[in-house]
Amino acid sequence: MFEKLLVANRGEIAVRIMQACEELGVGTVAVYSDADRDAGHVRYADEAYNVGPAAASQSYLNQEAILEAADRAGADAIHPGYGFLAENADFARAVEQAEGITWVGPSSEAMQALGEKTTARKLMQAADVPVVPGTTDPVTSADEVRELGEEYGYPLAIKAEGGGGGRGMKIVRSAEEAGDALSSAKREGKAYFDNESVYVEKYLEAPRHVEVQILADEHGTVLHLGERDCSLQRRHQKIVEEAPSPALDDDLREEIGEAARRGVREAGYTNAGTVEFLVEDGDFYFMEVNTRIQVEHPVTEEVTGVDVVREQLRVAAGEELPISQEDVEIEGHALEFRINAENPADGFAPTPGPLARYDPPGGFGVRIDDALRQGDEIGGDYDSMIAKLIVRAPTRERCLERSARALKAFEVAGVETTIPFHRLMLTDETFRAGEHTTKYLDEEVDDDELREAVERWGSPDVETAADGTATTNEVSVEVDGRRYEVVVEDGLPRAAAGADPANAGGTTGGNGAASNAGGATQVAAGDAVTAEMQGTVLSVNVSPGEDLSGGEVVCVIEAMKMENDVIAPAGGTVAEVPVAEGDAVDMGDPLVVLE
Ligand code: MV4
Repeated sequence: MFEKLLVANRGEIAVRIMQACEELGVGTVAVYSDADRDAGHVRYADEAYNVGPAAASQSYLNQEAILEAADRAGADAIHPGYGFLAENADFARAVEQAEGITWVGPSSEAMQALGEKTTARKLMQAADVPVVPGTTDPVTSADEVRELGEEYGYPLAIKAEGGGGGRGMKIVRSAEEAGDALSSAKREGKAYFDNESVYVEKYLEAPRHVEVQILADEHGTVLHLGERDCSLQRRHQKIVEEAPSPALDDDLREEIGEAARRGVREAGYTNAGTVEFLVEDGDFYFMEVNTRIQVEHPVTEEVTGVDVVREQLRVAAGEELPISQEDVEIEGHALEFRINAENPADGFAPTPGPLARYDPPGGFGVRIDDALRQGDEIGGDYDSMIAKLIVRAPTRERCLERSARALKAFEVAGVETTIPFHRLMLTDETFRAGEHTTKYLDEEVDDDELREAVERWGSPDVETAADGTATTNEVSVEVDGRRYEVVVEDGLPRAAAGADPANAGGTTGGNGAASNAGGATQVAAGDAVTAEMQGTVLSVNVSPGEDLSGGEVVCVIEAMKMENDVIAPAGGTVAEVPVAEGDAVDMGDPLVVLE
């Protein structure tokens, strides 16, 4: 096994990888940008190195700086996580070629072959994996596109060879659109991937997105760990994922898993990977291979019990997978909810800012993968993920119930989040029935529903205290021994919610504070309790000679139209009561003298 691993990433996935390292006895090295000096992944690591300015292009994507950090730290392995450099075959090659450093991932060769979509389609066809009807060679003229339209019927999809994740894809609905769609797909391919080659597929109108988790070692074992369903997406951004897919029956599950195994075996693939399929009307079609650990890997871990990141590390170190395909069993159901700092009522626009409150749920079947803590800032430099909430239960139905419980308890303030969206989905009949397709969120869930959800379940208004934590205008009160939560409208003292006690009652300037229903009193530890502000004595509750144990209401003062209990700060005997009911008092006047 490795001695020291550098994680070329940030956030929850960097922490997730370091957790696996820790369990394997591997030392951890973080890299960070100027914006992440005190980030969670940096706090977690054994050591950490600055790799550049906030902009990802100058830090987390800076190959040289990362390799230099690995060198300085004496790291013998690099794990890229997801995003950033994870699918960059050139970086993988640079790591492979660096003396004494192992790349935790598939070979750069396999990454390159599968990154090129026409090559990937050919590999899959050779392995007898169904692909969407279409071409495996680049298409160059609009005439060719129209011929394919005749052959397969419309709509068609023109896709960039270097594409993926929805970029560089154009839909052609009729022969007339062929020319424009072709040139714009080429343009996007050139701009995004520096590759203007495109190919054509029949376009499926409303497929499900189903992907199979693969693990392969260097000794010939290729496992599939079942599938995940990621059909609930917004503009190609996954937002809820689950395992197993509610769209497959056991026969199809077996078929798709075996197809994925054949495909990656054909590609000479090792380490962890995901084979993505489109599923429509009981048929499945290969779409692409993701040559990295994915955000949604935990749902697979929860239903198989296999630690995918641990196995990535073991495989990269040349070890054998500890199980065979027969040992892989899918048990129960898992859902993952991406908790992002985004406002569902505003087109899921990012909502950067400080996390004034962060209190994630726990309990049976609830897992949180995160790297932030309360008071941390969600910056605008990287993605907006705060945490992943992963919920497991014996059945999908029970998983939905448990998820509702967990999401309700998930407290975030300071930024709007996707929590209200998730709570809405748990009430959505189509989602609950597991019948949603990749079109569902963009086309069927309307903005009014989203706005209502945010109004109902969105982040509370907060003021941020100097320590970065929140104060709100919610207070709890006890009436007749029963606890109530009330909202104090603006204009009333917020102090009772915990910031700075408003000293409206009486005090001798001592320590200790107690509040009452009026929201403001102050007690003291001196021998005279004095009025904190100008007011009128409403009642006097003690008389000279009385023994107090502390905490008793000694008098009530009306100030600013509120009744304020003045409380005995400590035990003692009442020596003197210089005021009487109805007296006007000024700030600083003695009310009760104790001995
Ligand atoms: C498709 C398709 C329908 N037919 N290809 C979108 C992301 C990219 N990786 C491929 N994508 C699609 N390719 C054919 N031939 C529909 C999509 C698609 C989609 C796929 C998975 C998840 C969400 C999606 C949302 C819109 C379109």
